[in-house]
Amino acid sequence: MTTGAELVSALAGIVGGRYVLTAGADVAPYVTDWKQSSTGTPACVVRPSSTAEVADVIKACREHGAAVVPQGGNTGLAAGAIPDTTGTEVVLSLNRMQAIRSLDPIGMTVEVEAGAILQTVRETAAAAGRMLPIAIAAEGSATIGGVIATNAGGLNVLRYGMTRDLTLGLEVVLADGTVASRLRHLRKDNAGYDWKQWFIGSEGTLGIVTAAVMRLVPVPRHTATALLSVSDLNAAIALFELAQQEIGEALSAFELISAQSVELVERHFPIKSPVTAGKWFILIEASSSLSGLRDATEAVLAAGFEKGWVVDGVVAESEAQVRQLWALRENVTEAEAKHGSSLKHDISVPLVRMSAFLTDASAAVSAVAPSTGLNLFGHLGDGNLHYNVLTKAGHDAAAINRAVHDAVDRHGGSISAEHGLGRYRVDEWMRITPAADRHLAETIKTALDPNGLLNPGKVLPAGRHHRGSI
Ligand code: 2HG
Ligand code: ZN
Repeated sequence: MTTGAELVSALAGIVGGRYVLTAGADVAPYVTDWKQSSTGTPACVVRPSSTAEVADVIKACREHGAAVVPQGGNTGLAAGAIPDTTGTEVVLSLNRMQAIRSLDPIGMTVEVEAGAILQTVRETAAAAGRMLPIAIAAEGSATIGGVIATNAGGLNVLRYGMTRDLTLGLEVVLADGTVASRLRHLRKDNAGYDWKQWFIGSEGTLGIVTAAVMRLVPVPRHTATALLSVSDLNAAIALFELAQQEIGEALSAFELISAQSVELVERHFPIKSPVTAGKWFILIEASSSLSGLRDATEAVLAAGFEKGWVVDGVVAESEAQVRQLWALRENVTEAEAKHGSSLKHDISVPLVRMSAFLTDASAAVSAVAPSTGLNLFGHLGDGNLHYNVLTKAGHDAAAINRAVHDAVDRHGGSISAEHGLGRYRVDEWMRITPAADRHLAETIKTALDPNGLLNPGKVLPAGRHHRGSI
């Protein structure tokens, strides 16, 4: 028997033979990312049903020297959950661990297993008048473990923060198979190191998230949604300042969509903007338990017209129109995929630098790749843009990435605001990150995964940490 076959049989002994997948058609859904830019060849896919089984799987993989690639809903955009092509890595899918263990509407917490689908958790919370405020287009497939491991952002970060801000407690299987459990339903827990923070956003490179306690909020009773167009980015930023003043803490989304992005959506979907194009569109959402949002939103629109910032605008009149406005925003990613090849950049810069960054980045991209199209959209209120470049044959992807990321760096920004580094951005992160910062990351990795078996090559380059080579 080869080592691979021995490992497969050891794993079958833990989870049952039918939950260890090796046939091409069975593993296919687990080996290619959503963007279809990365495909791997694993030794097998293993699907444990409990935390104890995950711990035993990790121990078995460790004994066989096999690396483990944890996977949730496989909706990531940075190839963080895709195995390499060596045929030796084990994909560990959490998709059988879906239990919603408890929901406390008064303490406003929910305890769930890692494989629970985000949409199911949101629906369960909604039935109790509560909301898990993680709003991403992939909610129908994304899992709680995945959103925690990637510290997912989304459309409502402006109001509620990233996944990190909503995570109260975690259960994690460590690289040696130990189960560390701090599933506390507490708002305040200042007893020692807050170790859950190490795992949130670590993309499965430090431990496997198996369960979590998440913070809930009341379902807002009132919502107002508006779509506006403006002729330049400074007008959009001025409107954001105004919206913060007029709508205050009820402002739950302030999204930017370029006219080109709306055109892409209109070309590939049966959707049409009810608002005349400016250079940019802005989608504003206000939500609260208290009323008065429509008046506040209309006041923003009126002041925007008066100051000459707004070209055209509409406040949604019906639930159907709310859905129509959001469809323009939420289908941009799919429209980009239908259009053809693209390079994604998930950047953030301080809002005061956004305008200068855009001018700088577009000059830098044109210099290395003339006649590229841009698909620019994102979470303006968070200073986060998806600076996606529509590429053609012959374009130099590495040069385009460097041009965008150097501009990000010049303006004090981050090369991954919410999607993570995965495998896709490791080289670029290594290139622009100062040595002390890289060394700190290596120190954490070495402490928690000394043999480098957890998701190698993601977040950090494979193998470097145990050689201590930085
Ligand atoms: C969004 O904001 C997602 O819609 C996807 O983060 C962004 O496709 C992208 O680049
Ligand atoms: Zn986004």
